[in-house]
Amino acid sequence: MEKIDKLDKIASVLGEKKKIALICHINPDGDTVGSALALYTALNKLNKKADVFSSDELSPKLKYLPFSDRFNISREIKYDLAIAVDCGDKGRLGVMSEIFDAADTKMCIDHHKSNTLGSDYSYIDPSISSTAEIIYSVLKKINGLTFDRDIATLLYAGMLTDSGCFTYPATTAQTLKIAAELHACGIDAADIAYNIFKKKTKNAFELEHRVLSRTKFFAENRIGIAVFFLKDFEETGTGQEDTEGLVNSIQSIDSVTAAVAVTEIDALHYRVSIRTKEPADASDIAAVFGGGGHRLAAGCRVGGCLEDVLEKIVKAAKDRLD
Ligand SMILES: [Mn+2]
Repeated sequence: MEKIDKLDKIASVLGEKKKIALICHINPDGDTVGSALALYTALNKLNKKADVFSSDELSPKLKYLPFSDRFNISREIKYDLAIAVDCGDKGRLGVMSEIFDAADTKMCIDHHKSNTLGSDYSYIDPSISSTAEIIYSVLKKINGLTFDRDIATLLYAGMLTDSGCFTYPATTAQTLKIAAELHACGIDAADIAYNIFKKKTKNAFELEHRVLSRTKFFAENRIGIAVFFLKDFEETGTGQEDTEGLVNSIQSIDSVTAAVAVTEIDALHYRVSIRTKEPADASDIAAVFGGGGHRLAAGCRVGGCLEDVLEKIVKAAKDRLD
């Protein structure tokens, strides 16, 4: 009951405000972009001024999404309302935190377990598989709004991204019901799945092949770690956006309960992406290094030389698997 009241409140605040900024998290994924653009499309249909912002450029696959060319067009700083979409903390807003800070009213719509972003209104539910699924529920509360093919495509893409094509445990009967309703709006589900989830360049395939072949295993093969070096990107002509998905390949190994992808930022700094199987909690492992995320998918940054970084990660993971 309380959740429903809160959704009503979020929807009514959206109804009151006229000039609204929607801000995605850094390294934007299909959930933050799909969610922000679905809101953007809906608010435009309601004749409001909405702008979408992202600190980082969208990866090529996300440019498949309708209105993905609308990011960072406005030079405005001052908004009636700024909404942090799918973003658990201030740092994740990147340089766009300036717009969030300057807004008269701040709102946060998110599903990260470790959300520390302060705001006037928030709807945070870590039990929901994607922020897009929450946005669906918010938009359903707005009178007079009909879902068109674009809104449905954007929400579906967000849901697909964060539910791992409806395979992760947070996928519920409600998730699938919403997906069915969006499907009925005339979306091309196969095309969305291919473009957002499966499609990769041959260079990205070569990067994956090279990095996967060096995967190291620890703790009786329960922990698998692969490292992306800067030279791997240089030599294969790939970038950060091509690292997605590799950790899931390690995760699919039957003995593995914690799969880790480590990406070199420079010789002494590494970005770490962690996937776990129940009952291991990825966000607990990431929290050791000041990171966060979800129960089964989390991330952090770890400093030091690679050897030390790997040792620290293995220890942190092992302590939480036993
Ligand atoms: Mn998300």
